[in-house]
Amino acid sequence: MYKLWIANKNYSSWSLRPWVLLKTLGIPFDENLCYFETGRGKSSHDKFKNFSPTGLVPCLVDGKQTIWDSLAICEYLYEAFPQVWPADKQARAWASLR
Ligand SMILES: N[C@@H](CCC(=O)N[C@@H](CS)C(=O)NCC(=O)O)C(=O)O
Repeated sequence: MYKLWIANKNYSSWSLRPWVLLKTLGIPFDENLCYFETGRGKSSHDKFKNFSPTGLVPCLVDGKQTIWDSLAICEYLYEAFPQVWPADKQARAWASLR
């Protein structure tokens, strides 16, 4: 089962990129929500470093494989689920834009 690490859905649009994809395609995954630190001068980097090599979310774990960066996660999922990207090249270009 994939494990997806994300942060607050109302702030982290990067987190939502793979989250929406997995939900839309009905791909089963364990959602791991790790809230941003709050407070002046607080960083979430150290907290996120516990599961993400870059200290950023989203981060997908598939067994021993960890993939960080939302677009890299989409590309990784594409290997198992070709419906991730549209076949038409213009639609594909549009789908990868953020
Ligand atoms: N290009 C990266 C950007 C990831 C990113 O910047 N994530 C933010 C949240 S949306 C983050 O983890 N920030 C950590 C922090 O604010 O300490 C991606 O597409 O995944």
